[in-house]
Amino acid sequence: MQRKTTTRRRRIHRLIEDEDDTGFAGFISGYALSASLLIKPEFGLLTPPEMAATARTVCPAPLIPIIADADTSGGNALNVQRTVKGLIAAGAAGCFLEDQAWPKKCGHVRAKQVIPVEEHAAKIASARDAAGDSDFLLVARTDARATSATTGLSDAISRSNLYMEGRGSADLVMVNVAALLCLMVLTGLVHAATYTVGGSGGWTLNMDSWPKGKRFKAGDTLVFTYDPTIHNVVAVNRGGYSSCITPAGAKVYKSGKDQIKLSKGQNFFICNVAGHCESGMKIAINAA
Ligand SMILES: [Cu+2]
Repeated sequence: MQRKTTTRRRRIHRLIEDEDDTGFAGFISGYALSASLLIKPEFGLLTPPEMAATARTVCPAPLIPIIADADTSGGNALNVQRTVKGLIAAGAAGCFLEDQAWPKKCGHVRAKQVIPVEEHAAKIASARDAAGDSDFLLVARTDARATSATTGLSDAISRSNLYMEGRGSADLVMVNVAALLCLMVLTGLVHAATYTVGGSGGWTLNMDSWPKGKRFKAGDTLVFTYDPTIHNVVAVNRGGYSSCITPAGAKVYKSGKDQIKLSKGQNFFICNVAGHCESGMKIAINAA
């Protein structure tokens, strides 16, 4: 019974996250469609309306959610809006949106290039805006891995993090790795956002005002990045936050890159290395 009321986005997340939940999500591949519809390799010849038309014939029939390949969306942040709205109207459950430069190439073709990370983040935000209140699943894809043998992977990871950050963000990120059929999926909960505490400076002293002006929801993820030889993260209660005294049994994180999901209500975190909490290395967050 619960399944019936579950949104398509939630179902897809569940398929990925929950080993016990078996099922399928379908995918309309741009590569396959370009080959079958146009009898051409995937060099960006396939247009968003052609993908939407295919989605319209495929999506209403099955009981499984279908994700369409929106490629680069056929242009800039403005084109994204039309592409996403077209796919939603066609009945697609979600789409991939990749950060390749135009003209795009198939994922396992050489000499791919990517657009600036901020430009693609803006396209994702634009897609999120176009999706509105629908349960359309947004998957950001990065092809940065193949752009450099030395810095490609780190670039792909930092791009992935940015594409997942904030409220106008993707639900999932796929890192495309050349010559491998790969789906490295970094998941976030449906509607949930990911925040790097302290932004690019990371988790450090004088953090207490960082949550100010931000609106958090239960299920949002906080990423604490810091040097684990100097700091840690301790989940405490209100008393521990105010007094900077760690309550017995408090959970201590010390990986240097801790991802912590917010629970509903008040969440308090401190660094309990001597003097750090007292120097503002603490945050109090109310998750709606
Ligand atoms: Cu510290």
